[in-house]
Amino acid sequence: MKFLLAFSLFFCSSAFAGDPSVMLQGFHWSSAKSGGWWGTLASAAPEIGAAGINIVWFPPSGDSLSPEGYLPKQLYLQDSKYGKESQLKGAIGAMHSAGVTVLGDLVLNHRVGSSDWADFKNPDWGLDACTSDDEYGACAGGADTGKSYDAARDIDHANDSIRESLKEWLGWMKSSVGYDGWRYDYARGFSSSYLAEYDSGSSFSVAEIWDDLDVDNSDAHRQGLCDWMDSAGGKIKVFDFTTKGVLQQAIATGEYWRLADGADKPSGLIGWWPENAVTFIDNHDTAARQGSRGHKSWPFPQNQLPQGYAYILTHPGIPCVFWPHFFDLGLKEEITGLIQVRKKYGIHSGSKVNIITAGAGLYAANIDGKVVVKIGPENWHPYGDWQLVLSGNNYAVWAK
Ligand SMILES: [Ca+2]
Ligand SMILES: [Ca+2]
Repeated sequence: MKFLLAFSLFFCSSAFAGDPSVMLQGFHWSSAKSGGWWGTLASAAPEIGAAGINIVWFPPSGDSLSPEGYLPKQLYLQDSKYGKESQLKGAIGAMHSAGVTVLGDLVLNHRVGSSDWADFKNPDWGLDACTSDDEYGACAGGADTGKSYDAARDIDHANDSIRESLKEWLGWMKSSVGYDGWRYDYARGFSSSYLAEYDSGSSFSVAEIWDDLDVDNSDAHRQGLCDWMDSAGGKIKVFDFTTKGVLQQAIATGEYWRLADGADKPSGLIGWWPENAVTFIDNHDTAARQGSRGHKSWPFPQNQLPQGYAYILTHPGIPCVFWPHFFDLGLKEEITGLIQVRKKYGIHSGSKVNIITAGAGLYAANIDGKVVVKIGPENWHPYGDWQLVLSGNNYAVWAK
């Protein structure tokens, strides 16, 4: 039933023009150690806009127990290891001047106390703000409505006054700090109904729903993403972890047949609900520690990054480029070339994919009848009056 609902929304939303946005993850796991990341972002803004990127996701910008920002302490203190609040505002302003909107990274599942486990300051909350089943035994709220997080106090979102406090803070983050939309961290941590309430009024939001993936059963995984989006009301997008996992498995093993499902659609979330899928090949958590400056290591094959971008930048969804891939690994020109092709031929979040072949060592697809892309080591080219517009290691793109 849930799938039918997702499917009907897919057809509903396809009545509207697709979103041509291209996103950038504007940080990596080591950015907090740079000693002035907001300045780096401000300086890079014109180049980001000129590359055709129109949305940037900033790291969590508030006071935090951990340098990366994912253990929030004082919510209204927007000074962090990334820089001072004035520098944060400067970076957001520079992005706006370059025609780029900015997503704040919101850690709403959990929070830490200012000097002990749960003395929440600025805004001040009592012990009823954290869940009764938190690892800190003194929390006096109700039961957690989602997954728990061991390194900080799980917030009781069922508490009306805490929700009001959070909504007031979100309004301040928009009106005073200047954020345009949100990336929701660890969205499995509490009920999607509360997240939908917080999201009201946001023009662009994407949630992190990171479930374990069995690459031999990608349908179950993307069904989980569809079910979560349905439960949140269908407006909040999610990162397409299904596509990330299946694509990197195909490239690592040569099993490109994995990229077509039983209905000859893409096997990731983009095969079912592309308008709500934010595609990516690595992020601050998944990327290799060395080279791509990641944290947890579920890395995309490091010598095949352009091939991965050739796929996500020619396919539907909202593609999200990872900062180190663009700025630190010498791939800027190649990725920009692919973004320019996406823009020139009008590929958008809801573009239609016609898979031509998906087998050992080769995947090829026609997008909207305008672009043909091939990835994989096998030689291949389309017949007819297609002109080669871009090619690189194990990929090629043609257009009419
Ligand atoms: Ca906890
Ligand atoms: Ca929780």
